[in-house]
Amino acid sequence: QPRAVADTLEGVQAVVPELFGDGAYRMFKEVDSILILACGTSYYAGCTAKYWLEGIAKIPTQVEIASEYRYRETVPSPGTLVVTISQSGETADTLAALRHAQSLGMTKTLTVCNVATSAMVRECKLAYITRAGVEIGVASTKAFTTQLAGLFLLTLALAQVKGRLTEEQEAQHLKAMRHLPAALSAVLALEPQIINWAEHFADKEHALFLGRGLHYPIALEGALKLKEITYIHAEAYAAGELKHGPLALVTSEMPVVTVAPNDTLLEKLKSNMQEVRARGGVLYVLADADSRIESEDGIHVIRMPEHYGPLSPMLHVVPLQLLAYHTACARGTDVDKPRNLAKSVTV
Ligand code: F1P
Repeated sequence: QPRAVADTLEGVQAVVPELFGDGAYRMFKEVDSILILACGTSYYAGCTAKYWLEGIAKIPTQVEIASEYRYRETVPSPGTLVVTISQSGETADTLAALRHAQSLGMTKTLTVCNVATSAMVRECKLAYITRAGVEIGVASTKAFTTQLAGLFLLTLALAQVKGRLTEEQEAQHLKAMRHLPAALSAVLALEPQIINWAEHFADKEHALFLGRGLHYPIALEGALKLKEITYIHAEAYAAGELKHGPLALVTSEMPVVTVAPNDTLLEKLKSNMQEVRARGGVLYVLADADSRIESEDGIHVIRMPEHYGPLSPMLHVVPLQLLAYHTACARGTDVDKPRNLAKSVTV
């Protein structure tokens, strides 16, 4: 992970629209909204980016599951930047969704993609090529973090063109990006604690993942990783939704993984955690050093090495990937080739 992100950001000296190709400045100037199209893990990268694009660049952003969007009648807008996200660049649904958007008259297109020679890169006007390297496993891991790196850069470039960032803010964000490989290495050092969690998960049949705000898509991705490679039935919810249904599932046999960074939503999240504890659910909490959540009976806490502001999702996803990996190892399932799944879904 640290190397993939470092490679993806190699050569980025400053935030400039041209990182995305010739003509990017002119196109970004005209953009008034964003439509993100993707599948699977790449879709969750898009869901995360929505928070950045709306919170930092202040551009209304819609994220669509490509397999649905491709068949939908929508109202096109000439100011929309269509952003596809794909590890392979060959996913049939994402390509079809892109072509659908183009056929509706949306001509501003950009892809965040790991394969420079792919159909996706050929068919989009602009591109950011991630450098995740070869992913051996079917389940996307490095691709996800490198997509997030590319999408954060896109957010900064759009914010810059729209005049929504001061030079100081831009410099701070860039500094945080440059520090990411070191921050990811520090997260990887949590592995022994995650192996300990994985032992608790190995004999479970169900798991719940909770997050709020920027970390809700990370909860979704954590649940996807667990189901893809361990075959444990896992669901993720925005924690405030618990009381609207999923609380009925909570028992002492239901591990509840909670992504709990010390952000403005933490107090709300803590009351959601109490709702789980009151029903006997066992919490596995990824907290920051200063989240003031202690391990106790029924609450297992792993502390992240540092609080990472808007880039925090890039760090929080790694322990969840490791949890799925070590749970799969403990259950004896094939982490690289999960049953029924293909690396690239081209039909
Ligand atoms: C999308 C995706 C992956 C997933 C699996 C099937 O692929 O859903 O996220 O891990 O391999 O395909 P892509 O468009 O990102 O290549």
